[in-house]
Amino acid sequence: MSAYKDVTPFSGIQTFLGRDHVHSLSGDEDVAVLGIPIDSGVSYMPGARLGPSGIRRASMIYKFYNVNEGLLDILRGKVILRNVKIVDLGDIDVPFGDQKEAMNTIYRKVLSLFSKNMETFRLFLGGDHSVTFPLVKAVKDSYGDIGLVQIDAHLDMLSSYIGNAYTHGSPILRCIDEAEIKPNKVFQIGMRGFLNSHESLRSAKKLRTTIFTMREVKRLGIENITCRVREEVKNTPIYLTFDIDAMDPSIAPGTGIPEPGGFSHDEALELIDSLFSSLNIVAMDVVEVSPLLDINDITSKLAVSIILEALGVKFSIYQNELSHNNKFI
Ligand SMILES: [Mn+2]
Repeated sequence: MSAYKDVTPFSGIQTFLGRDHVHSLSGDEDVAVLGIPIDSGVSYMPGARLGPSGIRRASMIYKFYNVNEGLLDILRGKVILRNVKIVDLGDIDVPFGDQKEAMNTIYRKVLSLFSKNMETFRLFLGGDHSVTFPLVKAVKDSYGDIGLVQIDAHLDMLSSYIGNAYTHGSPILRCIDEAEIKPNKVFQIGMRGFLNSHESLRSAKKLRTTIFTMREVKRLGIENITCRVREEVKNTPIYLTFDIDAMDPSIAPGTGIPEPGGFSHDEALELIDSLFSSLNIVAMDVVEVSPLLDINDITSKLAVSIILEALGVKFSIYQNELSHNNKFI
């Protein structure tokens, strides 16, 4: 499918998994990737504008993947992404200097790109977390009532930050008060650290979103959390927003506000696996990857791993014959 699948990972034009770059959707795509390269909403360390290019670059290691064969997930003995059509729409050219105009541009562009493609899974690469509000608004306009699952260290429920209502400190509140996502269908998973303000928690409690702090994730276990989300949302289409600062900074240092005590790689994959197996997730973003702050691209590579896990659950084939020979088991 891709023109570049036979060349080395470090050559050729960089697209997500080396798939084809397209300017519009024709309707038969299973997954469409769109980058939103802005970080004008960050309150601390910048660099998330380079998130889409960093994630693409890290994903190129897998561009050998042949769409007719799929990718082998040897850990689980399954094939993922076989005959799954993934395209890369490139990036939205977002204006900077006017955050509200940036939000409008993202919203309009996503609406126009996806208006006729309800079946295509939408994969958005941020960008700082401010992008989630216009993305959710556009997805809601297409699907009607949707739920929102946020995996993050921070609640992101500030009414405004230094006079700006559209920074990365506010997207979840904006999804509720401007995109009209029902708070009983908002789930916030992984919260920890001292940056979660009184104001954010007051908002979340008043609106009655559901919060699972990192400690509650450990105590309840991932299956229990998924069950509780599922009880509330049933088959409602879900938007999943994954802030990479949900991960422990020891394995994801490349982000603007690293927060100790986050998810391990195994825990994150288990959570993604569980959510994608049980919920009707129609769109996902991965935000706050800042390659400028990264070490050896490990945060970008982790983002790719999370995305592949998500797509792998959505588009997989289990095959017993994949089990390997091991005389020790
Ligand atoms: Mn966030």
